[in-house]
Amino acid sequence: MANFLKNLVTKNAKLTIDQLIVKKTVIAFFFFSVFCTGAVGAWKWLQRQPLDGGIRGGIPQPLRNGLDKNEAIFRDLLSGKNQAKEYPRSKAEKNVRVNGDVGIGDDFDPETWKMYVLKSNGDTLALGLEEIKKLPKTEIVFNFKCIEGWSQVTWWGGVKFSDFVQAYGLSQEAAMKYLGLATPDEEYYVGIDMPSALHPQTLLCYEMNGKPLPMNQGYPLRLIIPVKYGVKSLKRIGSMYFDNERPPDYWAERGYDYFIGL
Ligand SMILES: Nc1nc2c(c(=O)[nH]1)N[C@H]1C(S)=C(S)[C@@H](COP(=O)(O)O)O[C@H]1N2
Ligand SMILES: [Mo]
Repeated sequence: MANFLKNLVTKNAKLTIDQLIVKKTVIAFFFFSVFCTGAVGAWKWLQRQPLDGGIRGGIPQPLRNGLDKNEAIFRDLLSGKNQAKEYPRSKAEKNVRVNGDVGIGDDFDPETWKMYVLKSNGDTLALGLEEIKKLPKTEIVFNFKCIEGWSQVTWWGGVKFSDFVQAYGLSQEAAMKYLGLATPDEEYYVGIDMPSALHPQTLLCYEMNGKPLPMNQGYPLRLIIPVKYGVKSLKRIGSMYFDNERPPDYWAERGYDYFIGL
């Protein structure tokens, strides 16, 4: 044994081939055990970390941190800074496709409709369509994309959400991270990151092809958010609120990406 240990520290040149093999194996095994101990230690450490509070307690916080960092990269890449391509009106589709009718059922009275805006001071604004129409009008023709795989160049008119925020003094609200929107019956609801909501192409929309929105496309007022897939363009806005926590989102709850940017 003493001889073997002596050989281990001896210069390679003085060793026979067999001794050299033994020496390399011992060294390899040493580093392998160090690696294994480290890996097991890291795993045990991970198990001791607090969970992030997701489904069934969630996943360890350090893993959540990694996921959040990835998500932040994509959120910044996919929203706010990008502009959706715009088209001339002549390119806009005349027969606009209708898709999705959650929360826009028949038991709805357009006469009494109001959009309720929950403010941070506890007040609620109740706004009619005429009040929205008083604000500067913006129109956009863009390629509307649905996650089901179709897209259409369509023409919409309304008020920039950012203009609305300014006109109604909602800067404190807009400083929060998210906007939540729901239909009057609260059957359909979306959460939008604030940079995307304030994006210059995002509209509170009351016109399609230069005419009032058809009932099945969200009369009297819908969201049009060109930097996101169609799921986020909620039809028939009933209420909105602002939060630093993610508002519930109909399709995110069914497995789609929360941000779902383009
Ligand atoms: N209230 C409500 N808004 C909705 C939906 C819905 O089911 N209910 N579907 C969404 C989806 S998936 C798409 S693609 C667009 C379709 O808008 P359109 O019917 O005007 O083409 O609306 C979005 N907004
Ligand atoms: Mo969609």
